[in-house]
Amino acid sequence: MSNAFRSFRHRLTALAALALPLMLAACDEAHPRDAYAHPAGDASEISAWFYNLYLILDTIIFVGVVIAFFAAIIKFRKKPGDNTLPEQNWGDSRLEIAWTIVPTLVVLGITVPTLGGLFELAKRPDQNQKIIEIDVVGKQWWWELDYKKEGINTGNEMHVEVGTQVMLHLTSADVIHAWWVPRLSGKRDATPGRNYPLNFRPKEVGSFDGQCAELCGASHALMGIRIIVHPKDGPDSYESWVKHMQEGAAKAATPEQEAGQKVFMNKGCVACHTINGVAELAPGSRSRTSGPNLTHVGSRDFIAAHTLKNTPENIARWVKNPQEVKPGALMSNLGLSDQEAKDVAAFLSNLK
Ligand code: HEC
Ligand SMILES: [Cu+2]
Repeated sequence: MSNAFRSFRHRLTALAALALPLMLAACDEAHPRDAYAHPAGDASEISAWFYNLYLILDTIIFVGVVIAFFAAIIKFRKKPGDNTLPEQNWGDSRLEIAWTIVPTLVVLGITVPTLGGLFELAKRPDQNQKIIEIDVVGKQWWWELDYKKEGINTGNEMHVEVGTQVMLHLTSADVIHAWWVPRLSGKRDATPGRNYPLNFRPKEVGSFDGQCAELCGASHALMGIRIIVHPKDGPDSYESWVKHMQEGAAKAATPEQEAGQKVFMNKGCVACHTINGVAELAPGSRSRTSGPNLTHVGSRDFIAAHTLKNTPENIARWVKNPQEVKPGALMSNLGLSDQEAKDVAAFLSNLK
């Protein structure tokens, strides 16, 4: 074996060793945000269908152009010994008509079905069926979720039911945000003073993650979303989630949790947060909404809009210094001691 070949082979191996992990990293088992290969709702199925249509058409056009390009290079290249000027060409009507008409047909060919898809997505759902309606308010940097009919106010983690129509009404309390959970539907802006609808029907049970998709300030990148799609029946059904959420908060059960409740009541947390049955509201108002409703905060998977896993340690870290976790976070640093943070975390974690 020659040295040159050996070093070539080594380089190839090194390249493969470098590239393989990168390529495998793309093969994420759970593909949590891959809308095109794994749509999980009717709206995302429509987007995926168009994505695949364009991909096929574009591939055909790309391959055709590349073949024509190389054919022209090879056919018309300068022959050895031939020093005459090539034939000078000042336009060819047939060619020009052809390259105007063909792209026009291609564009029309994708415009017509695309318009059909847009109308399909904008259709108001049939009102004679079960509809889960949720008011979604984007806030720097979390989502308030209000189920008016059910009387549930919560944040960041949306619960819905498989096979049931969902209608969101999106708005914002401050700047423009955008709701985007790719596997269930496309993006929709949440704009102050506007109310934009977004409809989808989930087809798969599971957890689907998303993200605010409109630059909205310092912690824009830490403004996540999770949608939990429940089955229709069984202990984990959507209806049992609704019943559970309609109950007040769990009672503090240990001395630590009781101490934590005192911290919560006395340190100013109640200025921004509601806990049904613990930190109640003036009659008529539904929730103090400058911070997420914490009545069932212990049952969330994450806190601070998908930023930290929901553990007592992380709640303690968050309440001690929210800005350390999320730059610019609009929750005050109330100067809790380590012990107070630990107690309040024990109290909040118990609010399942
Ligand atoms: C000035 C209003 C304000 C005060 C006072 C306040 N918070 Fe908050 N809190 C917020 C806001 C706003 C958020 C959402 C921040 C984000 O995710 O960007 C939040 C989020 C939280 C969260 C995470 C909830 C979730 O589901 O993501 C917890 C837990 C929390 N606060 C506990 C407390 C405790 C305990 C206190 C008192 C020591 C307190 N807060 C005081 C405004 C406040
Ligand atoms: Cu945002």
